[in-house]
Amino acid sequence: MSLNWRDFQGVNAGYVLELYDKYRRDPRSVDQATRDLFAMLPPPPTAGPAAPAEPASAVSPPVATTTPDQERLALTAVGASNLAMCIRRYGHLAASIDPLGTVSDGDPALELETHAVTEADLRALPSSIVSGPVAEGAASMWEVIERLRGIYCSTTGYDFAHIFVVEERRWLREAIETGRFRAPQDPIDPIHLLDRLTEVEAFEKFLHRTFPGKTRFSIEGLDMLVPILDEVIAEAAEEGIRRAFIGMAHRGRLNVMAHVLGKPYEQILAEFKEPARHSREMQGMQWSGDVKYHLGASRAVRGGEEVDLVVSMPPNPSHLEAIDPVLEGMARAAGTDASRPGPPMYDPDAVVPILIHGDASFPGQGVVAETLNLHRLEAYSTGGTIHVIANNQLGFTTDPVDFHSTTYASGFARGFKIPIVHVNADDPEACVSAARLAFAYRETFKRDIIIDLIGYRRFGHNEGDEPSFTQPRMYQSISNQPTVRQKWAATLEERGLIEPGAADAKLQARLDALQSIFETLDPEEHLVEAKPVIAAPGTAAKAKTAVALDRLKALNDGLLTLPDGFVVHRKLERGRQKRREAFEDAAAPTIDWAAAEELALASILADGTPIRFTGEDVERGTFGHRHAVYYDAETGRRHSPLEALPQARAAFEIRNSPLSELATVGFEFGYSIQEATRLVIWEAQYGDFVNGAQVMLDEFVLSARAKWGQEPSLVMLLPHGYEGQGPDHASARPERFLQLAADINMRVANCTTAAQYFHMLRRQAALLEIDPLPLVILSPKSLLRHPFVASAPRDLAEGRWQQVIDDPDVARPDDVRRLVFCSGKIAVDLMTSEARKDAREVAVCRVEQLYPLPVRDMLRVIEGYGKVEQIVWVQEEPENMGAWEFVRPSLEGLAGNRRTAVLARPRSSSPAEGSAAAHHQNQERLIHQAFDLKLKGANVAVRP
Ligand SMILES: Cc1ncc(C[n+]2csc(CCOP(=O)(O)OP(=O)(O)O)c2C)c(N)n1
Repeated sequence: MSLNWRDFQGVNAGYVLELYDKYRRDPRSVDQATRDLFAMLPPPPTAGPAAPAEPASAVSPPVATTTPDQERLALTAVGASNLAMCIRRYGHLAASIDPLGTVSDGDPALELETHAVTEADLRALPSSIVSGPVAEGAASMWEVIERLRGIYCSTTGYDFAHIFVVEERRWLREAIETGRFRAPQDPIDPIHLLDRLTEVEAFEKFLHRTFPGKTRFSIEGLDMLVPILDEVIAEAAEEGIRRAFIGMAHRGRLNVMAHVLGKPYEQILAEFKEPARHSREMQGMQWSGDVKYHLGASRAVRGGEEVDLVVSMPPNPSHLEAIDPVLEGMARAAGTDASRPGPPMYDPDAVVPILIHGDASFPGQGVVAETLNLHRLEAYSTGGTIHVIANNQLGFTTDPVDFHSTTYASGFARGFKIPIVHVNADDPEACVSAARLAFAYRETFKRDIIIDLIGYRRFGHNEGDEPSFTQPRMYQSISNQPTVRQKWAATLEERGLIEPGAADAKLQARLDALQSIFETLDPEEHLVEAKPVIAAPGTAAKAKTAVALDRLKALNDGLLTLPDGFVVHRKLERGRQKRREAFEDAAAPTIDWAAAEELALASILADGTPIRFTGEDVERGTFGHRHAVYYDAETGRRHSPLEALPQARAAFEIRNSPLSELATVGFEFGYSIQEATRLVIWEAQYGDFVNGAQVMLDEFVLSARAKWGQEPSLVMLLPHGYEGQGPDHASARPERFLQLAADINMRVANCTTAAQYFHMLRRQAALLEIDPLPLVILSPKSLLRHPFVASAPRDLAEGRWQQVIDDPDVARPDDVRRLVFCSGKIAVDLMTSEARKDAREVAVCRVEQLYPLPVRDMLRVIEGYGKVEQIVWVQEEPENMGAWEFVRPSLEGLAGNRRTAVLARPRSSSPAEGSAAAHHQNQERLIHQAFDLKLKGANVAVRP
């Protein structure tokens, strides 16, 4: 026969090599069967001469002289070794992980025949063929294989063969095979667990009985989710972790709120009763509130060393999995110390994020993959998230075969090299052990791990649904399924730990307690709503944003300072030289957009406000204008002037994001609500792509205030402007923001000068604590370097943000017949156009802030032109896009009896022309018409 080292695979090969080495040094250090085996092998690939060391007579002769019995022994050894390896890798395929009793398909790799071994062979083989604790004390390979099956094909399926990092794999194997996270080695308090399951079940039973058919998205069938969370949080508190964040959707949320977040039963029951009185209006702001199973909660838990751990669950919308990146952003912010200059410091030991997913939504919602992709990125990592898939083997009415192409719902996470533990939700000990293993892995490697908690859903998708319409057989089996509490109680009775009937008595006591709470409930008193603080009117206008010239100059010098020996790329030197000279004449327009931005950020840091700035390619800037990070042209060394700014009193980070809009905007939103005193900026590559984040805008950034009382202040820079690049790369879709503008839920700016941008950024920083709102800036592309846009240093040193800028070039206001209102780039096109030169009867007024629309300032402008006859809104977007439809009612109101009109591209489903030539033609026509007084009357759209 030709036995070879190649026959040993995987981890066993390494182990057998080690054993062989031991045997070479001293053949008597291994048992006879192992000696016989090694005698048949040629020298291993990395070992020295095969000839065994002393005493030569103790080992069998080389291959050529093996007997048939020895050959058979060698083959069975290889077969046994490979079988062991296959059980470790594929054992989960034969595990009993479905509480409803589906028998796993298994896999041929787990069968003895596949490896050409019999029970007798295995009994004859020494256990030493296999490494690790399972082999210790085992009489033979048969016993080892039995032990391995007991571990890997149990009610837990360990799915981690895709982990390529050897230390992680070894750690997992050792942790699993020693059973150090399992009872009895790691004991579980059985009575406490029963009490917990009793609370969980009683809560649902009570709601079911008291509010029949009312939606609650019961946890039943996945009750062990609560003890799993208990375990993770208790371990985290013990480790001195200060914050835990839980993100989850509807399923079981009320139960988790009641039992893990400690939300009082009174409050939850008050929400079910829905008192008639709801305070819907506060200082002119509509307060919508949200349904009970979307709300959040927070509570403090006492840790091992008297350290408080605060566990929080943020509110979230129906959009499944949308909370995932938001939660990661919150965790990142909470664990980041941004109080010192330089890059901020993230401490993964300060925070633990926990995400609970649905089995249909986990593979289906792309945001999950985007979020998992963040987990090892330096600017986004949270030091490992513990994921739990609340797997009830069903979507709404959809079966798993129709919602995932992978073997398990968790399948795609294998690509991210995340270990997955599939566990039967009806085995409480296995579930607790999975939680302990997950936490320990997270703590050791600071990486994500998934617990795939496999249970079932006792009722329909909601409690009004009839699930047997669509899953009749599954629901037949569920109706006969005892609850996990009942099963655990039976186990405890069998073990003699409780008296028969004791468990039922506990359940009844909880139901009685809930009943008495319910009877004494005053829904109006117990209903607590989180509402935003509304700033006093005029707060924003008072913000001081100017920075004295000498301070600006010093900041400019600080930004230009390079580390010793740093070589800047030759082509960047010219720009730096211009920046050096920028303050020579305070009245000269030397400050372009990028300079204004850098000076604004520098001054904000000098004021002590930390900044986080992310987005695709933001370090250099999509348009090559920013250079917030320099790379030494010779060594590639990184230098960020704002990170190294001598005057800074807080941390700065600017980081290129992955190519994502949805998860990255969600992450920054989460960061912003968690640490409201930091300026958080996200920039889109082009404004168009923000529609990839529409869920985050609709559900979080723009409505979180009205629904949940949150106060985000995320800044979004969205490059916008019609420049002939085609239907994409033109529009940041301002119409979509403006359609969602209500209740003072954001500020939208479309400014036309570098100084305005400077003041706008500084104002945002100044308002973080007193009047926070998201800020949407339609930012420039070609205007970045346009002379009209450049400002003088004096413009930064004086003045403030102007919501409206009246035409500075009108000599005689009474000559003006047409007043053009416009915003952003079209304003620059109009003001710098040839057509304007002879159009003394037309004034061009820039509306720099689109929301809240500065109607008072606009009225003042109108009143300044006593003889004005027409008020025309000019925009480059098609008539059904841009700001027109938002501005129109206000403008018509302001105009009184004067005519109003719009000049825009014709209504269109696509934002812009595909050809540059068509763009130029339309743009010229638009500008020409804006100054052509013959065009009077109704709306005029430019038709090519
Ligand atoms: C993005 C999104 N699409 C559709 C829905 C509607 N919906 C609510 S629950 C649900 C089924 C979710 O199944 P799963 O993720 O397995 O969670 P389960 O409800 O079974 O716990 C669907 C489709 C939604 N809430 N969000």
